[in-house]
Amino acid sequence: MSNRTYSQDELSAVLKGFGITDQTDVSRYGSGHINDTFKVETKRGVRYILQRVTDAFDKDILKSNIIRVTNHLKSKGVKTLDVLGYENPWRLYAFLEGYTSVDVITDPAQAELAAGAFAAFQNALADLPEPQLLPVIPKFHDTVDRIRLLDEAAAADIKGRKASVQAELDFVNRRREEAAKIVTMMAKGEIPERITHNDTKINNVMLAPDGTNVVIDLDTTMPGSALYDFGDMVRTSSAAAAEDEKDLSKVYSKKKYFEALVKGYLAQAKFLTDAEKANLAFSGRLITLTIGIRFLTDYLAGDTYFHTAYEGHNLVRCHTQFKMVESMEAQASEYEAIVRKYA
Ligand code: ADP
Ligand code: GN1
Ligand code: MG
Repeated sequence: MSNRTYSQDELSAVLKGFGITDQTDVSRYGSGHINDTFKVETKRGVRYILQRVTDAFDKDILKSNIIRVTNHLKSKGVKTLDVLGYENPWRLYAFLEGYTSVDVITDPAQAELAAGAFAAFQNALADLPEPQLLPVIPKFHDTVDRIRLLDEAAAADIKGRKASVQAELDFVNRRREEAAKIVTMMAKGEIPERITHNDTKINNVMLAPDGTNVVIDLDTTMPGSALYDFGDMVRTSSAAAAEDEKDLSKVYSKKKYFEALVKGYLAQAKFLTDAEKANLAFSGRLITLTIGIRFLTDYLAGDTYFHTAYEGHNLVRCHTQFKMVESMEAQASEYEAIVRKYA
């Protein structure tokens, strides 16, 4: 869905509700695909992040989760998002001054840092007091269910795009069996459920020059598998090119970056079981396939979920994801060996 437009009057009214009346500029910010994010500049020189959360989330669950998670992290001395106001569907965060996020990383050291940051995040939430966090989107990383949704969108074919994506549908069909692996293991209790971030793409961790970091975009922090968190780091942090690169010869997974992720993650994620460690390399391929399936589903359904900048944007993203899957499949035995080296 292309970004909805907002009038300055609408944004001013929202800011007024949060007690801010001296803004000098309110403009779109960042490259997130889900929420509508604005940077707010004020006469006082204090900056804020204003967000309208997507209608796809259960907003009451989301608000409660965000407040509980940030309070818990703060109580443990972990730097996190500072929630200054929250009136659904809007919220106001302090601007993380001195921190930046990138869409593609250019140094394996950043991959190692990011992986350590997400592991520390999982660690810090392991003792979140009851009750359990509720899912803002049920079955979020359930690949079997994501394939079901793809099948439904293909059958409905509301935009008449199905015939043009037969090769992509065949790509998914060839991988239906392996797609069930993690959900099946979780259902059998062979892989534990933990509180995980569930959206560990590289632009969801903000880094400072001194090596400190803040994990952001806490919307999907909920019960899940550590494997999906690790897998999504591989998807985004080992990628040689942007998620919407059109020249597929530039798109592949970089072994050095994969190794840095494994090193950074295993150094901090001491809680991992043998079954989790044994599936780390696979998880990269699986989540990348899953995200590719989600882009393809949204393309077939008329681009209603992810923000898009042009017609066909979701299909371009699907192609990069499937190319990344092929690249990881081709390097599977090397990636498995790297995990064994550090595990
Ligand atoms: P989405 O769910 O749409 O991805 P995010 O919460 O990730 O939304 O925010 C989008 C982008 O805005 C982030 O990738 C980051 O660059 C920037 N951002 C978010 N929160 C802050 C903050 N508190 N301070 C500075 N930048 C932020
Ligand atoms: C979305 O919100 P953002 O842009 O950080 C999506 C992720 C996808 C990602 C693909 C809540 O992440 O699941 O992996 O796009 N977030 C949600 O880039 O659906
Ligand atoms: Mg984000």
